Amino acid sequence: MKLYNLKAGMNPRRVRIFLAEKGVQIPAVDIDMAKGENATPEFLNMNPLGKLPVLELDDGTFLSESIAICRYIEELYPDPNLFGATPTERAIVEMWNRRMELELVVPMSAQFTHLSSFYAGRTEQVAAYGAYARAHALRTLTWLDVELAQRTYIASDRYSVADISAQCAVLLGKNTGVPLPQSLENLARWWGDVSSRPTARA
Ligand SMILES: N[C@@H](CCC(=O)N[C@@H](CS)C(=O)NCC(=O)O)C(=O)O
Repeated sequence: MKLYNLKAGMNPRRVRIFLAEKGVQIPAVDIDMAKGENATPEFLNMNPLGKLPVLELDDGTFLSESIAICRYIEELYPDPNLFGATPTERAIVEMWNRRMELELVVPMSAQFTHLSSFYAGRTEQVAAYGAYARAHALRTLTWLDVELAQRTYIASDRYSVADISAQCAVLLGKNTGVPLPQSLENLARWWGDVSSRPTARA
Protein backbone atom coordinates (compact mmCIF):
# COMPACT_ATOMS: atom_id res chain seq x y z
CA MET A 1 0.00 0.00 0.00
CA LYS A 2 1.02 3.61 -0.51
CA LEU A 3 -0.39 6.72 1.17
CA TYR A 4 -0.49 9.98 -0.81
CA ASN A 5 -0.07 12.60 1.86
CA LEU A 6 -0.25 16.35 2.38
CA LYS A 7 1.94 17.17 5.38
CA ALA A 8 -0.02 20.20 6.63
CA GLY A 9 -3.50 19.00 5.63
CA MET A 10 -6.20 18.34 8.23
CA ASN A 11 -7.58 15.26 6.47
CA PRO A 12 -4.30 13.46 5.79
CA ARG A 13 -3.48 14.10 9.46
CA ARG A 14 -6.64 12.22 10.47
CA VAL A 15 -5.38 9.17 8.59
CA ARG A 16 -1.82 9.51 9.91
CA ILE A 17 -3.04 9.66 13.52
CA PHE A 18 -5.37 6.70 12.91
CA LEU A 19 -2.46 4.65 11.53
CA ALA A 20 -0.21 5.68 14.41
CA GLU A 21 -2.86 4.65 16.95
CA LYS A 22 -2.90 1.23 15.27
CA GLY A 23 0.89 1.07 15.14
CA VAL A 24 0.68 0.56 11.37
CA GLN A 25 3.25 2.04 8.99
CA ILE A 26 2.48 2.59 5.31
CA PRO A 27 5.01 4.15 2.92
CA ALA A 28 3.94 7.72 2.15
CA VAL A 29 4.43 10.03 -0.82
CA ASP A 30 4.21 13.74 0.01
CA ILE A 31 2.21 15.77 -2.50
CA ASP A 32 3.00 19.50 -2.88
CA MET A 33 -0.28 21.33 -3.32
CA ALA A 34 1.49 24.69 -3.79
CA LYS A 35 3.11 23.21 -6.91
CA GLY A 36 -0.22 21.86 -8.14
CA GLU A 37 0.82 18.23 -7.76
CA ASN A 38 -2.73 17.34 -6.73
CA ALA A 39 -4.10 18.69 -10.03
CA THR A 40 -2.00 16.71 -12.50
CA PRO A 41 -3.75 14.20 -14.80
CA GLU A 42 -1.96 11.38 -12.91
CA PHE A 43 -3.28 12.59 -9.56
CA LEU A 44 -6.80 13.20 -10.89
CA ASN A 45 -6.78 9.65 -12.16
CA MET A 46 -6.33 8.55 -8.52
CA ASN A 47 -8.88 11.03 -7.12
CA PRO A 48 -10.90 13.14 -9.58
CA LEU A 49 -11.58 15.61 -6.75
CA GLY A 50 -7.85 16.43 -6.51
CA LYS A 51 -7.88 15.98 -2.73
CA LEU A 52 -5.77 14.17 -0.18
CA PRO A 53 -5.32 11.70 1.38
CA VAL A 54 -5.41 8.87 -1.16
CA LEU A 55 -4.51 5.28 -0.30
CA GLU A 56 -3.25 3.10 -3.14
CA LEU A 57 -3.91 -0.58 -2.49
CA ASP A 58 -1.63 -3.36 -3.67
CA ASP A 59 -4.10 -4.32 -6.40
CA GLY A 60 -4.05 -0.77 -7.83
CA THR A 61 -7.34 0.37 -6.26
CA PHE A 62 -7.34 4.01 -5.11
CA LEU A 63 -9.25 4.91 -1.96
CA SER A 64 -9.93 8.50 -0.99
CA GLU A 65 -12.08 10.02 1.77
CA SER A 66 -10.32 9.83 5.10
CA ILE A 67 -13.01 7.81 6.82
CA ALA A 68 -13.18 5.24 4.01
CA ILE A 69 -9.41 4.81 4.38
CA CYS A 70 -9.66 4.53 8.17
CA ARG A 71 -12.45 1.95 7.90
CA TYR A 72 -10.34 -0.12 5.51
CA ILE A 73 -7.39 0.01 7.95
CA GLU A 74 -9.72 -0.95 10.82
CA GLU A 75 -10.80 -4.04 8.83
CA LEU A 76 -7.18 -5.05 8.24
CA TYR A 77 -5.98 -4.20 11.75
CA PRO A 78 -8.94 -4.48 14.13
CA ASP A 79 -6.98 -3.88 17.35
CA PRO A 80 -7.17 -1.49 19.02
CA ASN A 81 -10.58 -0.73 17.56
CA LEU A 82 -11.29 2.94 16.92
CA PHE A 83 -14.78 2.53 15.44
CA GLY A 84 -16.25 0.66 18.45
CA ALA A 85 -16.51 -3.02 19.45
CA THR A 86 -20.22 -3.79 19.75
CA PRO A 87 -23.16 -2.83 17.49
CA THR A 88 -24.18 -0.12 19.96
CA GLU A 89 -20.65 1.23 20.35
CA ARG A 90 -20.15 1.27 16.60
CA ALA A 91 -23.40 3.16 16.09
CA ILE A 92 -22.49 5.70 18.76
CA VAL A 93 -19.01 6.24 17.33
CA GLU A 94 -20.56 6.59 13.86
CA MET A 95 -23.07 9.13 15.17
CA TRP A 96 -20.35 11.22 16.78
CA ASN A 97 -17.90 10.96 13.95
CA ARG A 98 -20.57 12.05 11.51
CA ARG A 99 -21.47 14.96 13.78
CA MET A 100 -17.81 15.92 13.99
CA GLU A 101 -17.46 15.82 10.21
CA LEU A 102 -20.62 17.79 9.46
CA GLU A 103 -20.53 20.21 12.40
CA LEU A 104 -16.79 20.80 12.84
CA VAL A 105 -14.52 19.43 10.10
CA VAL A 106 -16.59 20.91 7.26
CA PRO A 107 -17.15 24.39 8.74
CA MET A 108 -13.56 24.63 10.02
CA SER A 109 -12.27 23.73 6.60
CA ALA A 110 -14.69 26.20 4.94
CA GLN A 111 -13.65 29.11 7.15
CA PHE A 112 -10.01 28.41 6.22
CA THR A 113 -10.78 28.12 2.52
CA HIS A 114 -12.92 31.26 2.37
CA LEU A 115 -11.06 33.58 4.76
CA SER A 116 -7.36 32.76 4.35
CA SER A 117 -4.79 34.41 2.08
CA PHE A 118 -3.47 30.90 1.34
CA TYR A 119 -6.53 30.16 -0.81
CA ALA A 120 -6.69 33.61 -2.44
CA GLY A 121 -6.38 33.07 -6.18
CA ARG A 122 -6.57 29.28 -5.81
CA THR A 123 -10.32 29.05 -5.40
CA GLU A 124 -13.34 31.32 -5.37
CA GLN A 125 -13.56 32.86 -1.91
CA VAL A 126 -16.84 34.08 -0.42
CA ALA A 127 -15.95 35.99 2.75
CA ALA A 128 -19.53 35.97 4.06
CA TYR A 129 -19.62 32.19 3.78
CA GLY A 130 -16.26 32.00 5.58
CA ALA A 131 -17.63 34.12 8.45
CA TYR A 132 -20.79 31.98 8.60
CA ALA A 133 -18.67 28.79 8.68
CA ARG A 134 -16.44 30.21 11.42
CA ALA A 135 -19.49 31.01 13.56
CA HIS A 136 -20.81 27.48 12.89
CA ALA A 137 -17.51 25.95 14.06
CA LEU A 138 -17.54 28.10 17.19
CA ARG A 139 -21.12 27.04 17.99
CA THR A 140 -20.04 23.40 17.69
CA LEU A 141 -17.11 23.98 20.07
CA THR A 142 -19.47 25.52 22.62
CA TRP A 143 -21.82 22.53 22.31
CA LEU A 144 -18.90 20.09 22.67
CA ASP A 145 -17.88 21.77 25.92
CA VAL A 146 -21.28 20.82 27.37
CA GLU A 147 -21.00 17.25 26.05
CA LEU A 148 -17.49 16.82 27.41
CA ALA A 149 -18.69 17.58 30.92
CA GLN A 150 -20.35 14.15 30.77
CA ARG A 151 -17.58 11.90 29.46
CA THR A 152 -13.85 11.78 28.77
CA TYR A 153 -13.90 11.64 24.98
CA ILE A 154 -16.23 12.72 22.19
CA ALA A 155 -18.20 9.48 21.79
CA SER A 156 -17.60 7.71 25.12
CA ASP A 157 -14.97 7.28 27.82
CA ARG A 158 -12.71 5.69 25.22
CA TYR A 159 -10.69 7.43 22.48
CA SER A 160 -12.16 6.83 19.01
CA VAL A 161 -12.08 8.00 15.41
CA ALA A 162 -14.56 10.74 16.42
CA ASP A 163 -11.83 12.27 18.61
CA ILE A 164 -9.38 12.09 15.72
CA SER A 165 -11.79 13.97 13.44
CA ALA A 166 -12.46 16.59 16.11
CA GLN A 167 -8.84 17.08 17.20
CA CYS A 168 -7.64 17.60 13.62
CA ALA A 169 -10.39 20.18 13.04
CA VAL A 170 -9.52 21.97 16.30
CA LEU A 171 -5.84 22.04 15.31
CA LEU A 172 -6.74 23.56 11.94
CA GLY A 173 -8.83 26.17 13.76
CA LYS A 174 -5.99 27.01 16.13
CA ASN A 175 -3.69 27.57 13.15
CA THR A 176 -6.18 29.62 11.14
CA GLY A 177 -7.76 32.15 13.49
CA VAL A 178 -10.19 30.04 15.55
CA PRO A 179 -8.48 29.49 18.91
CA LEU A 180 -10.36 27.53 21.56
CA PRO A 181 -12.38 30.03 23.61
CA GLN A 182 -10.80 30.13 27.09
CA SER A 183 -14.16 29.77 28.84
CA LEU A 184 -14.66 26.23 27.44
CA GLU A 185 -12.95 24.33 30.24
CA ASN A 186 -14.19 20.82 29.43
CA LEU A 187 -13.07 21.24 25.85
CA ALA A 188 -9.68 22.49 27.08
CA ARG A 189 -9.35 19.38 29.29
CA TRP A 190 -10.21 17.14 26.29
CA TRP A 191 -7.77 19.04 24.06
CA GLY A 192 -5.04 18.58 26.67
CA ASP A 193 -5.75 14.83 26.68
CA VAL A 194 -5.88 14.25 22.93
CA SER A 195 -3.03 16.59 21.99
CA SER A 196 -0.68 14.95 24.49
CA ARG A 197 -1.17 11.45 23.06
CA PRO A 198 2.05 10.12 21.52
CA THR A 199 0.26 9.91 18.15
CA ALA A 200 -0.96 13.54 18.08
CA ARG A 201 1.91 14.76 15.90
CA ALA A 202 1.84 11.86 13.46
N1 LIG B 1 -13.66 14.63 2.36
C1 LIG B 1 -12.25 14.48 2.13
C2 LIG B 1 -11.62 15.88 2.16
C3 LIG B 1 -10.20 15.87 1.63
C4 LIG B 1 -9.64 17.28 1.56
O1 LIG B 1 -10.36 18.28 1.47
N2 LIG B 1 -8.31 17.35 1.61
C5 LIG B 1 -7.64 18.63 1.49
C6 LIG B 1 -6.43 18.65 2.41
S1 LIG B 1 -6.93 18.71 4.10
C7 LIG B 1 -7.13 18.80 0.07
O2 LIG B 1 -6.57 17.88 -0.47
N3 LIG B 1 -7.32 19.96 -0.54
C8 LIG B 1 -6.84 20.18 -1.86
C9 LIG B 1 -7.39 21.45 -2.44
O3 LIG B 1 -8.07 22.18 -1.72
O4 LIG B 1 -7.11 21.70 -3.61
C10 LIG B 1 -11.64 13.56 3.19
O5 LIG B 1 -12.30 13.32 4.22
O6 LIG B 1 -10.54 13.03 3.02
